[in-house]
Amino acid sequence: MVYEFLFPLHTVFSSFNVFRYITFRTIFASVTALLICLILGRWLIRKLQTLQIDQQIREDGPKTHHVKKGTPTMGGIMIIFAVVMATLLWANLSVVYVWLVLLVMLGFGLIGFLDDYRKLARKNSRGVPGKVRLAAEIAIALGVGVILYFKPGFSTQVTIPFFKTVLPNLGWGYILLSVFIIVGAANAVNLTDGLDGLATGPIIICFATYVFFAYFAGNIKVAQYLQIPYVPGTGELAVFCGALVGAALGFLWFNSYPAEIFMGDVGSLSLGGALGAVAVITKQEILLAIVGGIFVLETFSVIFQVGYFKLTGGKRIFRMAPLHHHFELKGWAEPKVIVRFWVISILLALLAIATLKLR
Ligand code: 57M
Repeated sequence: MVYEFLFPLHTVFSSFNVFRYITFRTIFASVTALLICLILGRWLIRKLQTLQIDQQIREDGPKTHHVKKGTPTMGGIMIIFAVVMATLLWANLSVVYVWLVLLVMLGFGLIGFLDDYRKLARKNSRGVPGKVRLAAEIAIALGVGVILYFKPGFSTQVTIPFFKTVLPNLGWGYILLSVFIIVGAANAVNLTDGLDGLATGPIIICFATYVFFAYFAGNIKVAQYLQIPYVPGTGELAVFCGALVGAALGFLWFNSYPAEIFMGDVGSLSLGGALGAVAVITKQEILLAIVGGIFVLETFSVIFQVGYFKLTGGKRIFRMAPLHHHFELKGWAEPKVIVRFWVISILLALLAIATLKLR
């Protein structure tokens, strides 16, 4: 809204010309969201404790997790609120992509909220039936894929990391790829969110990386220089990603070990879904597998563990899946698992940025 109402006044107040710049609005969106979370965090923790909205801890999990019983959850509500407010304030709302990623974040957040609520109401760790949740996630992602497919000027070509001339055109198949990436990212973040700040850290790193990818894709000169797809309007997603980084940093202030609050499925699904949507719209779809490599590793650890478990009648590859539990059971202290995963996430993000030139 600042863009709509204040930028036009630059003819009267020349300093308002600064609202034209995406870089300026991205920084301000990030600071706005950060401040909202830092200001609301303590109040929300107390409110959730009063309402007894606290985490049900599974009995079959690592014994070290039993001390977490009673930790307030659904902190993702605060992240979503901060991101929506900062985006509405600082982004150019005439760009449809901004509304698309907001709707994915809100839609997946609603699914997660209902899942969290159901777990609380039933005082167990089973929430909304998996098939119902998955169907709702696919429906939202399908809507996004169809809108993008029919949007004039949006390419259905896929960007392959390291190969600038390999741009397969999937046609309507791009809709299916969009669904796979958005739903896959949401559930991968959901699985990863199993230690204090373990998902929050890579989320910050991924969205900080996509601030740059969104800005590059939306700037024709930079897109041509880097030989990446030019997608007019995606520069405004840098503002959304900046808001997400700020909100997640503010949430991490309270979610860091020992966590005073968990984000809940309302947080993990909304953030993962939004990340998938940003990756698709900025045409860095496959690169998300590198930037979000921690989420990929965690998901594959579960796929291989469950598959091997079923194939061998009960044998395990890992001591426990997802991967973070394996290292916990190996004796790594929780903070050591968390920070080492963050280090790997930063290295993967740097590699992903490097691929823009290594092509
Ligand atoms: C999402 N949720 C955490 C919190 C967070 C197929 C199978 C791998 C599914 C998987 C599963 O249930 N995943 C659900 C992970 C949970 O966190 C809540 O969920 C939200 C995110 N969705 O915001 O509200 C627990 O994680 C801990 N936590 C923290 N700090 C945080 O900041 O300590 C979360 C956030 C919380 C808290 O203890 O209660 C979770 O782990 O459930 N299942 C599993 O991951 C289970 N693994 C498993 O069953 N492995 C088997 C299978 C694969 C064959 C095996 O390896 O043999 C483990 N999870 C738990 N206990 N909690 C092990 C059993």
